[in-house]
Amino acid sequence: MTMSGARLSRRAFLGAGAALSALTVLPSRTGQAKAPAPFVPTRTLTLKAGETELKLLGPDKPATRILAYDGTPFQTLRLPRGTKLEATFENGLDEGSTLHFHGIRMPNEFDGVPTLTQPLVEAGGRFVYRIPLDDPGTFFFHPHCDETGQAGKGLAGVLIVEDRRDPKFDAEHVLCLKDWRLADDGNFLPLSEPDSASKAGTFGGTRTVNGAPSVELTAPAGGDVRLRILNIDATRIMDIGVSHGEAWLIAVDGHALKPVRLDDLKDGIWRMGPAQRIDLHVRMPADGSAVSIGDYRAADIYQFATLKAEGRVAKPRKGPLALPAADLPRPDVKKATRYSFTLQQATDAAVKETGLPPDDPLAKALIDSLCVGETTYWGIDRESWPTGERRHLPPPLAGMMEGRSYRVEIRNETRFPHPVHLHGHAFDVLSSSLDRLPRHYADTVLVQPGEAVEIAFVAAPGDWVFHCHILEHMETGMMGWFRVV
Ligand SMILES: [Cu+2]
Repeated sequence: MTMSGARLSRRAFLGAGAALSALTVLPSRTGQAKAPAPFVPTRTLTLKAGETELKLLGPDKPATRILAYDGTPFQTLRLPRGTKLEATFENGLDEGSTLHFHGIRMPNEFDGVPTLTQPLVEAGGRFVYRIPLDDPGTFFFHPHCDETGQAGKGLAGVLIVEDRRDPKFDAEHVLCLKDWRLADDGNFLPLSEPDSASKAGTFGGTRTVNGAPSVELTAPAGGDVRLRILNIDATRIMDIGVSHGEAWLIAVDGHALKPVRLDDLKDGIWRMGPAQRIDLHVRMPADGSAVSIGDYRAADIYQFATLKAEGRVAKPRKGPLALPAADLPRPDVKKATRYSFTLQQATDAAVKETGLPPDDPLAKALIDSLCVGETTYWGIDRESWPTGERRHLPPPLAGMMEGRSYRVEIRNETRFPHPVHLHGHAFDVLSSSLDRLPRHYADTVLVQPGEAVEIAFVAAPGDWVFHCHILEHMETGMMGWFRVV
């Protein structure tokens, strides 16, 4: 429901022939804006998607053919803040794909959403992304097509944007958490089961950190460790906690916040849905002792990392080490235009047909280029992203104005939690109806059943999707978009 603001009418937006217009990339309406400065890359690289092998079941068990960029599982790029990145994506898969740099504020044309911002990159094809890295922090990149299949098989990389102003830690580690759905022979089990897709999602039974069951790391006693923890799973929500050590939450989704002692948070954990990241600062205990980091959500606590204290630092520091804040546009919360969107199970009203019969080659091409699933289980405000029989893009959830502040309430009417992601923006998480959260910026926010979360942001120009990051939920309808002109 729109509380205020100019929502485009469905009829005005779609007009005649909407089914066919969705076959081509929508024209950008931002062309009239002032000409941007020319993009001169300071770093160029290639990211090729393809298969590689990883022993996920154990050293003596069969390997799994996973997907990765450049043959490196969870390849990590470390680039300085201010880099102008020119990344050429090469599609070595046998199906279409794109590259999406999650959480990065960037020109809309490089956002990687097929149909909406660019054509699908077919098998063997390539696409050049030109992306300014203005915000420091922990980000990642992944495909935005058949995500359940491609990201489910491991296709993701880590993007760390370093800042000269970052405090000096004694050690730093990147921890990528992902579950896998594997049979005993190392092959993948079906990555999505319909009954699960319509509920909490299809969970993997093999839990890993950086592709291993757990990691053991060392750091000097009394030293300061920065952990960059990424939930790159397709489905699982995790409660990250630390035992036997002092720890502070220092960034969420890459964005610095005023350090919060983990023990001062509800249940001493930070809840993290798929696509969410945190940076933790751990102060190491005495020599010989160890800190463990785990997911405390499951009945069986999953201890995925141990930090053992070895040696000692010369001069232990006091208090947490705060990270530098990104130079983000700050929304004017008082003057912001308000919207409210409701996450729903799909209703009949959300399933709309177009004129094309399902076996029409054009209809097939559209479904392929939109990268959608076969069934609709979910929706936002009684609209669902196209699936199965629906052959056209829905109208935008909202029409917004570049540079204006918006305050968006996200209500969850379903029985399952949803991590909701807005492309191309960092938003201020203002409030939750259920929890007292520290004020922070994020690009993805978890909304529990019955909860209403309020976010605020300054709209950036372009067509930006707004979707659940439980990949099956997104692919079975829980995605919409905002048009910012
Ligand atoms: Cu969801």
